[in-house]
Amino acid sequence: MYHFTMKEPSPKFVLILIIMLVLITGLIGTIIKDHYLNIGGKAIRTNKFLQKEETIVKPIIERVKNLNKDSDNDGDPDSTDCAPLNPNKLSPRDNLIIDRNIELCPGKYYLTDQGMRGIFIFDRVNFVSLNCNNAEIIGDQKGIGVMMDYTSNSVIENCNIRGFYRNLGGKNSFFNSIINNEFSYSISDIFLVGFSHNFISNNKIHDSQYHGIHFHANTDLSPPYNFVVFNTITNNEFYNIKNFALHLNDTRNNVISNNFIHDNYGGIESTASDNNQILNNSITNNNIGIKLAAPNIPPNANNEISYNYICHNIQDLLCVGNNIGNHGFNYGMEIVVPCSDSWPVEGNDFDLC
Ligand SMILES: [Ca+2]
Ligand SMILES: [Ca+2]
Repeated sequence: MYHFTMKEPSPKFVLILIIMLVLITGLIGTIIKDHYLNIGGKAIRTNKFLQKEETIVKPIIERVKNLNKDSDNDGDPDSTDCAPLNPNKLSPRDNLIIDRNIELCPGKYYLTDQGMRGIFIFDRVNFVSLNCNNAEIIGDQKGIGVMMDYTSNSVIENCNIRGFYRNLGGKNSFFNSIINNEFSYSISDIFLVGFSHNFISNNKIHDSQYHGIHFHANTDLSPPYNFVVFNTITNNEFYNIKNFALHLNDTRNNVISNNFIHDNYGGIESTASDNNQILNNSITNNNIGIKLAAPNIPPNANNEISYNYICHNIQDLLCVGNNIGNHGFNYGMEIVVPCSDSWPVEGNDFDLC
């Protein structure tokens, strides 16, 4: 008969068991102790399991911390700044003060002009520039894209600004250059009051609900801030504008030349302006090519309108009110309402298209 008896464990087995228990207890103790101290941030860890935590978890925490770091202190965090060590190159943001030469990081940006003071603000500055690097700045039909007040000798270039109430607005600024930009899909595109001696060239201006560029004297201020004189508007393209592409109101001695103005409600409208030169422009496929309207005193007077190609508009030239001394010879012009002093006369002042 089989008889089962429990043997006494050998002393050797008991010794091994005790050693193993001691080792396991020690290991668990070390893990708990290190982890506990780690919470306090003071542990010097030798445990391999926790060394992995050092190489994997800590860098992630550091990276999260660095998301808001702005190494060049230009207001654009390193995580979005295309030039994190250049304080003059940054991503655009609302109310960006242009107080030095600033370049934008290229890209497409949807921005709201919260304070209606402009996404980009030039205010009482000289010799500064905004180079957008062809970044697209897209608004929500409100506010101003670029605001330029009391600014001189400054530059706006390579900007593609669209969809603001005004893409560019400003007053009382002199000797600035606005070049190589695209302004589009605004309610009222460029509205400049008391602007003189500025150079506006190589811009594409289109799809505005009102004017493309509107110049207006500033009747609230004394000279020189009330004038709009000696601006040059050249080599721009204007199209799909629901009112006149260019409206000159109470201006003088400006040059508007070599512009391509097509497929708008109107090309150029002049009111109460004198001694402007409108030269070598191509003005086609608009409802009205050029309108000289003088409902107020003073009238449009002594403007030179020469060498323009004005064809295929429903009305090529329309004079309204008391225009005096306007002159020049133009190519084309088939449908014309002459001014009250009988300019222009076919053959002398224009050919047919
Ligand atoms: Ca930065
Ligand atoms: Ca930067």
